[in-house]
Formats: sequence, structure tokens, C-alpha cells
Amino acid sequence: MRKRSFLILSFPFILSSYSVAQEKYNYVPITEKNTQKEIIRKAANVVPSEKQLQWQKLEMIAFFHFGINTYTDKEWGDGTEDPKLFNPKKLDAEQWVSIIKDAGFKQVILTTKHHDGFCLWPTKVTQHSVKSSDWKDSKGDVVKEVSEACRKFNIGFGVYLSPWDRNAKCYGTNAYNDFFVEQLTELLTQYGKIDEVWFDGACGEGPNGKKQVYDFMRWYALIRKLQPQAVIAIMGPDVRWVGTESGKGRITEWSVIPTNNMDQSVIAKNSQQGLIYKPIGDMTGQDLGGRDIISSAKGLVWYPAETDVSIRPGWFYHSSEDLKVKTPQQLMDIYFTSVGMNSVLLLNIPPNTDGRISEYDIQSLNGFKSWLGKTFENNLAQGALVKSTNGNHEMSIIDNDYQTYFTTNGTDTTTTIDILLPVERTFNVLSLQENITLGQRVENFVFEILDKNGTWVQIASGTTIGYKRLIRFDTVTAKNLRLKILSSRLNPTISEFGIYYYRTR
Ligand code: FUL
Repeated sequence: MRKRSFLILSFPFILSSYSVAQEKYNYVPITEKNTQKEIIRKAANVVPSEKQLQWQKLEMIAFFHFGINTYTDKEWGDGTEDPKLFNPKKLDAEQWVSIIKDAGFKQVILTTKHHDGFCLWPTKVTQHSVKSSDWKDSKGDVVKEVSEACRKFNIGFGVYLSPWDRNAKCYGTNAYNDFFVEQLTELLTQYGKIDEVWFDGACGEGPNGKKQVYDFMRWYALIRKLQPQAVIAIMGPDVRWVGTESGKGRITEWSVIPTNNMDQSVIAKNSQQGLIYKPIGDMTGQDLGGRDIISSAKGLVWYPAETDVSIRPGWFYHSSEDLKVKTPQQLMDIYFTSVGMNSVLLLNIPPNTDGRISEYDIQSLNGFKSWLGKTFENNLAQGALVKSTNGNHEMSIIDNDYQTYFTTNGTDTTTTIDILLPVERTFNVLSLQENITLGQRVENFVFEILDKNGTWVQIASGTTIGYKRLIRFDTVTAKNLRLKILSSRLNPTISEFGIYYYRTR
């Protein structure tokens, strides 16, 4: 894949086969001189960095919350727990990874340290770790076992390292930032390739009652230096928290959003490394990037959403929640409202006190996997004839190749695409994908079918598409379909179009 520069200055280049002049940037400042039209155009040309693109394509990531809380039956430890409580008699990281891989997950994030400060690897900077437990005669290393299992199964590996540390004595002083940098350095240098570093937002008191000012900039620079391919999530510059832990994303989900901390000197200094500070602004509203919102932005940035949710009520394993594991139906609903709403799903599956994923969770994941597979195995639009009023490469929307895409002629921002199926098909799901390597542009679309009386009937509509948009509707049978793009920030691009039959049980 072509390597892109992160220079803030826009640069024109020509897409050989499509001959559309494009500007592209990962983030862009808005000046007072910019007209509303220029702002919209700038927004349409903000694109993911290479690592953000690869991350988005993963679609599903598994979270493993495991640690001292697994043994105290708590969600948040206070840092006074005895490390000897940690004793997973049958820990099997390969079981964890093989199960989630089999269910379709492409990456893992492990809680290497939660707020209690207990480390799952034998860090040199504190005794509060696996090396003070009796597990494997104090020689165990969960981070090593999980990272090796991920490599064996060819799955990405990421680390959650809680900034809030209720055990570290130095928490609340400058020394804590050094302590944290050492922990981060160990994780980033001893376990091979790291694909995601996940910092949550909790910032409470430490053992001495003091709060900490986190030196995020220093941490980001370290990650960019040691693991430049890793995305930094949540309290980081590459991936944003969707805003809830319910598994429900936004119906209108823009990956291009305003940021109000576009510091030009920082940008210039780090222009080759991607954004190195966390965009600032309201990340919790219903619509984070619509025209009204970006019109007053100081800058625009590609900052996509990650939807974290647990398969159980809690993040850590509690036997009392064995019968509360989310059902395959609930996981399917979550898939539609996360991946299907232009977000990446981060599903937590907490290993139990034995150090294994429990049967309850396995059964649910198996049900989810086969349901997902059956639903999406055949695009019922295959074999269709696709035509548009004003575009090119129409057939590429059903070629199952994300790179190729349909776009309009000239500067047209609206279009009608007709899809003539070879035979009548019965379906209840629409799947759309924009080619985000050119930006996120579609603002409004409708989907219609020709009914038995020869009338076009609208069966679905939406605002944003982004990397993926899935819409469910009542089952219909039709041969003639029509996708109308009613509004787009620049020439709309459609990489893939799909219709599917989702069997509800
Ligand atoms: C939050 C933490 O406080 C929760 O315990 C959990 O780890 C969640 C994913 O992040 O900030």
C-alpha cells in the first residue's frame, strides 16, 4: 500500500484509474478565512492514517480483562490486594486466542495493569506483580503468554495500561510519570509488535490520596518511537471512545470531527509521525461531525470510534454472572450497532479464575459466530447489473473488493444507482461501505425497491456511511433496487453494496 506523508499542507495527486484530483490529509486546520464551502471540502478530504485504516478494517477486537480483580471478585481493586491471591491453575492463553479468532476477532487487547496497579508481567519497577505471586513459582508472565499466542494464531496484540494506579507509592508526584514510562517501555520492547495501546480515562486518587497529572505527550512520543504502527486509543490521538459502554454506536457517526487544539508548532515538529496529541472537543454528542458542528471548528481530524462493551455485566470475571453472559442474539444486535455504525467493536471476554474462557462465554461466542457467518456469507446482490445516472465503475460496488469503488462524474455530489438483480431476492439487511481512503463524504441516502405495482418504495434511509453501515428492515422480496445518494460533501464513493437475509430467532 502507498505510504502517505502526514504533512499538514494539502497536496494534490492524481488517482490514476479514476482521474479525480484529490487532496488528502489526516488532520487540517481551519482558518477564519475559510468559507463554509471550503470547510466542507476540507472535511471531505480528511483521511485515516495508514494505521487507522488497518485498525478500522479489523472490525472486531477482543478485550481480555484479567488480573487481581479476577481473584477478589471485584471490578476495581484498591491496590492493597495480596499478589498471592493471583493463582490461575490452568491458564491457557492459546485457548483465549483460538476462541476469539474462531469467532472472527482480529486483534486482542489485554489489561496488563488495571487501576489496582497489579502487573501481569514481571515489571522491574514494582513488586506488585505476578512475580510476587506463587503462580509458576513466581516466574510467570501473562503478557508473554498472550502475546505469543497472538503471534502463533496471527492475531494482533494490544495492551491496556491503566494510568490510574492505586498501588504505586509515587502516584501523584512527577516520579509517577517516569515510573509509567518505564512500565510502558517494558511492554513496548519485550513483547514483539504491539498493535494498539489503550489508555482509559480514569484518574482517581493514589495510595497517598493525591491525584496525578499524566504526561500523555511523553507517553505518545514513546509509543510513536518504539511501536510506530500501534494506534493509541481512547486517551490517545488515533482512536476515540464511542461514548458509551452499551455496545450502541451513533446512527450518524462521522470519523472526521472538529478538534480545537490544532497547535501549529506541535504539528510542524511532528509532521512525519502522525498526530501526537489527543484531539479536544465534545466527543459525547449525538452527532460529532455534521455540517453545523464542523462549521465552527478550529481544525478537523480523522478520529474514528471504538465501541467497548463486555460480554458480561462486569469487565472482570465473576462466577455470579455466569448466567448473565450476553446471548448470541444480543451479540448480533451489538454487531449491528457498532461495526454496522462505522465503529470498531471491542468486545470484552474476561477469563475466569482458572485462567480460561468459561464455557458460558464460549457457547455464546459460537452462536454469534455461526449466526454472523450465515447472515453475511452470501451477498444476495451478486450477479446484479449495476448502473448509475452519472458515475463510473458501478460494478465495483458488488465485486467484494474494498479498494475498487464507484464515484460520480465531475463534481456531482448526488447520484442514483440502479441495481438489477438476476432474480428476485428476499432480504432484510442493507450493507454499504464508503472508500474511506478518499475520506468520509456521504451525508444522506435512501434505499428503495420496485414493488409489485411498479412503484419505487423506500425501505431504508440513513445519514453517514463511513467504513461500514448496516441497516436492518422488515423482510422484502424484490428484483429492482435503487440507492440514492441525496447529499455528499464531495463526490460520493461507494466501495461495496450488499443485501443480506438476517434470520431472527
Ligand atoms: C474503564 C475502567 O474503569 C473499567 O474498569 C474498564 O477497564 C473499562 C474498559 O475502562 O475506564
